[in-house]
Amino acid sequence: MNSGQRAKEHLFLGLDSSTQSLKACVIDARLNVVHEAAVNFDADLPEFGTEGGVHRHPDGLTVTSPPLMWVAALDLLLERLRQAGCPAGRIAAVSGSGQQHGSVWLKAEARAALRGLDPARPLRAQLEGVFSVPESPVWMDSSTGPQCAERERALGGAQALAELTGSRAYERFTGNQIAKIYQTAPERYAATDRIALVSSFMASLWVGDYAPIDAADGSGMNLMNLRAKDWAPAALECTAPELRRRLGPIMPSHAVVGKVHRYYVERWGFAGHGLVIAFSGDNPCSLAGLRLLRPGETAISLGTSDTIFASLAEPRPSATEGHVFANPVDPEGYMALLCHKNGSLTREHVRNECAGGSWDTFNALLARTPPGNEGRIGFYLREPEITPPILRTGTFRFDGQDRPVERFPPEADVRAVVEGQFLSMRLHSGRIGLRPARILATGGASTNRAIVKVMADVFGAPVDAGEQPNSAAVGAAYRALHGWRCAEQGAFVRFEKALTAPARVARAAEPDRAAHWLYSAMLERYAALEKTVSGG
Ligand code: ADP
Ligand code: XUL
Repeated sequence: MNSGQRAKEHLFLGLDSSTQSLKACVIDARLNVVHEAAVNFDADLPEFGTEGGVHRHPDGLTVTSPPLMWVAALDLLLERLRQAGCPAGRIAAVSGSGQQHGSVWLKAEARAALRGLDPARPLRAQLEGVFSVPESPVWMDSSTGPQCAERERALGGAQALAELTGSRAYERFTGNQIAKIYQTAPERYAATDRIALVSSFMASLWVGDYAPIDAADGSGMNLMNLRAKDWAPAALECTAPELRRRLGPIMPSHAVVGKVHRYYVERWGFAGHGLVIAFSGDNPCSLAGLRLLRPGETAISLGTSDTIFASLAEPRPSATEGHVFANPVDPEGYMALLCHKNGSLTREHVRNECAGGSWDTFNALLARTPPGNEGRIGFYLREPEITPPILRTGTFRFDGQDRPVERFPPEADVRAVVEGQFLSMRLHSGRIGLRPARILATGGASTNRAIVKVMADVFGAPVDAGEQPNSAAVGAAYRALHGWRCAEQGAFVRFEKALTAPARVARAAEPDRAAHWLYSAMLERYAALEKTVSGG
């Protein structure tokens, strides 16, 4: 067999460690998805007691997840992949996607435990004692307001911090979380040898050692110099002592970070030469999965969070909203992103209240109301919001004359939650210059055509969707293939050259001109009402 034929035999594994689940997507070199598996944290690992994959604390602001749950999920996922008939021995490279910003805190013992992973015992039993902070802060956390204010002050203000790192201080960003843990639990900080992101932690499990943070996910920390793609000394200094040592290096997202540890070879049948490519954040991986390569190409992800992101040539970070991250497939490029915390879980809440827990009923109710909801506007804040920043929770409803009202009929609530989410996204993404001519939709809720139709009408743009709603896992698999090709060539290969098969997307919704006109007219009212709700 020549090397071209051998390459055809190769498979590539992408993992997606998201808020609610751990998923696997295996592709062949022609980019066909050949195997998939998933573990749902709440349903499959109930002993960790999570709801939507997280623990919400009584203060209403702190949100954490047990990192041991992610460890336990990996063995379970590999068992399911095996049951699905996946030939692990053909997997040439593994990469992964992780929910962004969350941190995993490891004691010095962790390194020896990772290096010495014993194929005869499950991961969970071997890694139980390695966490210096047993509950990892995750992206849904909004408890670090004081640290955000302090660090912005120390670094010359919001605009200066945005220029340096790509974002002003955000509560969920890892640097602010680290400052909080250092201040409130100094003994835990002192006992920490390595602080990993969710992505680099999951990569550590694969290489059996500390794995570096990649530049794209590193951009979500308020600690990295966005242009230099290295730690910003001033940002480290105002956070906690001896932080650089605890964070380790930053690597390009296509870098090989090691070989698959013998744990996976002997226990799960992987090939000993299998490469591990740096893991990255879920939104950067989705950008790769959707192949948003040309500047301006835009996607909307409706996962646990709702995000809108686009490929970007030049960073122009804002002191008010939005983030600029390093691009995960182009070391010279960037991406813009905006994140809304009230995404799928908030839609699910309205579905449960108004539609008896059924998406079909939800869609039927949506169909009973006209675009524009007869002037009604609602704000559904199940969680403190990120974009725009609103710490209070609750539902705020307004009639067509902007008067607050207690209730809407169920069908009006259903329409108001969906319209409100997209109006907010259009308003805020427009402020950072995103005006998509076409949108790629992804994430769990992107399979819902009724929701995607409202997206098309609000933005006045056609919406396409890929074959797989899970672009983060697909993107991780593409990045595994990309990193593997770069390693094989001994030089950087452009992403689009590494991915030879064409992208498979199909039209999911066309915008309706009259509805779009109506939404455009509503936008000003929406912005004014949002100000009153946020107290701004
Ligand atoms: P994450 O990757 O953040 O864990 P996913 O992208 O897997 O999230 O999306 C999960 C969400 O998708 C669920 O919380 C659920 O509300 C939503 N979802 C799944 N199917 C539908 C549907 N038919 N309509 C609307 N939302 C849906
Ligand atoms: C992005 C963000 C979320 C998480 C979880 O900044 O906080 O989208 O990555 O998906």
